[in-house]
Amino acid sequence: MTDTNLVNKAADNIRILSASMVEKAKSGHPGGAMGGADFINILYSEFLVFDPENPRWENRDRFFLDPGHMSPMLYAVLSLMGNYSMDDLKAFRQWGSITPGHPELDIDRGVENTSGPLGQGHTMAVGAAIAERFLAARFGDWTSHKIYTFISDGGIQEEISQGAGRIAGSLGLSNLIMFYDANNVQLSTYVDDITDEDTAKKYEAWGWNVLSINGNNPVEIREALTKAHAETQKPTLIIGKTIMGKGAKSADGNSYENKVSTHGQPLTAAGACIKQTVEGLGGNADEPFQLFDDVAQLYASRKESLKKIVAQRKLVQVQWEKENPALAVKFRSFYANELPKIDFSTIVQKPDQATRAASATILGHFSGNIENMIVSSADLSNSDKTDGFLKNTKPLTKGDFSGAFLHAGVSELTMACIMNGLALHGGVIAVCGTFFVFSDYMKPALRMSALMELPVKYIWTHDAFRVGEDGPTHQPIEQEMQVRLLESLKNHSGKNSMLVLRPADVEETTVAWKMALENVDSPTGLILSRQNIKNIPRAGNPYQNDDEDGRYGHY
Ligand SMILES: Cc1ncc(C[n+]2csc(CCOP(=O)(O)OP(=O)(O)O)c2C)c(N)n1
Ligand SMILES: [Mg+2]
Repeated sequence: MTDTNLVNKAADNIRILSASMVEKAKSGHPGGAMGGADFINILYSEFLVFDPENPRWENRDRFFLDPGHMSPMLYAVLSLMGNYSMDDLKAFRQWGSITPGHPELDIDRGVENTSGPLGQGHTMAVGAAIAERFLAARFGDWTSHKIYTFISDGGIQEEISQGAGRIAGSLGLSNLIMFYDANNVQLSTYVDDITDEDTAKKYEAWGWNVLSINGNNPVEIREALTKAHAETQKPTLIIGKTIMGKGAKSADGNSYENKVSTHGQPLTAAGACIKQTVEGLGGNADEPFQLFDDVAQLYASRKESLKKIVAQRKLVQVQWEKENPALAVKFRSFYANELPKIDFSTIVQKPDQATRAASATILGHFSGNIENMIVSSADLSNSDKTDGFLKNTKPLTKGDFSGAFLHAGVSELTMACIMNGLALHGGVIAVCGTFFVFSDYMKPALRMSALMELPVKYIWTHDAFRVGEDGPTHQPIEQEMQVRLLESLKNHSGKNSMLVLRPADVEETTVAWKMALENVDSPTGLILSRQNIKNIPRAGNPYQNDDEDGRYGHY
């Protein structure tokens, strides 16, 4: 076990770098990053398992940040790992830099998710934890790994945490370990000014294993993570009481900790003194962008141990592949996004039906044929017709991940975020459904699917005012304009941010589903009808004609 002085020095190094990045950029959030440094340091230097030689190794542990504003903490710890240079840190928040204000998905540098909209990051972690269990159920324990996530007061307060907490608890995701940075400070106020909730009891009620510790104490952090590893039935929440702006000092050398003002501006702007702070933490105020030699050594030796740990795990994999050649091919094809050969021309659609019914026919065909597809519905499976997928599979339940259907309950935003997490984890194809009018509830996650270029498939049924007697609350009016606008906006790769298809009859629905599956670099929305629609008159093989139409972008 590493000597506590050195561990604290490493955390101080992260604090110095975080404060200095914000100071240099003249914008950002130093306080939270400084308080969370102790946890992130123990996690990365002692627990997180990844391959220093291959950041995309399938069985790596994942770390999902929720409060994206604490990005300096993440970039700083990743710089200790050698993934960012001091120049990268100095370019924090600058145009074109690889260290944007809020982290953007960059697996090769160790950033597993885009974060910033509070609440979404930890919900993506729930999705990744489901993917991990789903794949372990198919390929075995040798693929097992942990999903860590870091949440703050903002994420705890966001309503989405209710969905994420409920689902993780009811599925018994013991592979999920969440650290809650409870620093009692948020953007405009102290936390206890606005809530009296007992967060521990709330998560216990959802079926979590809850541990409360001093989140700035490395020994307690280590113990809590060890206990979380031993938990086999429940997700673990480690509530770490931390100090906002830990180590911040004023010009007279007194503490400038625990201040709301250090949440979102450089320490100097908040009234603290960066020179006193950096020096108090053992750094050089004239050149704070440095790694302490012994800290760099600590991280270098962790990388060496990781190489050995990973080599061991890969030996197990090689042995497994020898014993299970067919499964080994499947494992690789899942992660390579390879689609099984599906002959869409053999799918027979009953004419003049609702396009949601046509979608059910196709999902029935996928069920059992696309073995890594996970379909979810927010308690509308028999209306949005995702239940077609249940033909050859069953729901995921606590202790049994051999099924492939996720009943998400009534929680559209949570479900969409979980889909993003499934896609980020890799190895699975994520599909979810609800009424089109409730796409509004999913919009923040849809936007993140688009930003991260994730191939999540959204099924939106009851597409028109023709939902009739349900009345205006259920009639999608402006929803299509919103998703069409998102579709037209270009993503980071210069392509449309999403693909939106609204097939005009059952045959077009088959083609739309084919296009959705083939679209692996952006989300797809399928807008489907509740009411029956007469088939469009066409000559010859309807599927082939429509396939061509679809290709030429006629939808
Ligand atoms: C969905 C969402 N709403 C609002 C914000 C703006 N915002 C950024 S941080 C924050 C509160 C931060 O409090 P906490 O999560 O405790 O972070 P800390 O102040 O401890 O760094 C808010 C409201 C956001 N990023 N996302
Ligand atoms: Mg806080």
